[in-house]
Amino acid sequence: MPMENTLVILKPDCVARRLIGTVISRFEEKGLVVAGMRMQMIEMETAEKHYAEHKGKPFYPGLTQFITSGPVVVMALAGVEAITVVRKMIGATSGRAAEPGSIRGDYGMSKGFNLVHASDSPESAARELALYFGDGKYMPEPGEAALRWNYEY
Ligand code: 3AN
Repeated sequence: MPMENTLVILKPDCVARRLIGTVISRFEEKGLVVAGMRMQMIEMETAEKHYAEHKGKPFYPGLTQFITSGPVVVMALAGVEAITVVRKMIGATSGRAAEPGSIRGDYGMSKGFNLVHASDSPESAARELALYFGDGKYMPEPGEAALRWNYEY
């Protein structure tokens, strides 16, 4: 059971709709640890690096435009198998397809304005954490209490 860190972004629609607290609460209530968090604008250069794998797809221009359009909250979340757990919690890409009970399924109706980004593999998590927290300003090792919570209960 590996402890993992994953990169989560509360997108501009999440901030604009005043859902920051609701979404963070879902992650915290699940038992994930907020290891780092910052509100910021994303520069176009960073957005292009982040979404490089989608370059050339029809939705790519809208995607980079949207993610740079307003403030976001970037977070490092920690927990046992955090990458998989968070992906399950956010649900399918489109809010219409996402299961009720998932974050996108409960709060969205759109494929593009889908509230949350989360790393989809250990490789993506490492790359994305370095992109947004290259300054090291998150806690890469969860504290003792977090470890007890994740492993023992
Ligand atoms: P996910 O965030 O569920 O991993 P990806 O990685 O396939 O989805 O796509 C990255 C982002 O691109 C999505 N979060 C969504 O905002 C946007 N996106 C993906 N597919 C579409 C689409 N067909 N139309 C509009 N936006 C899309």
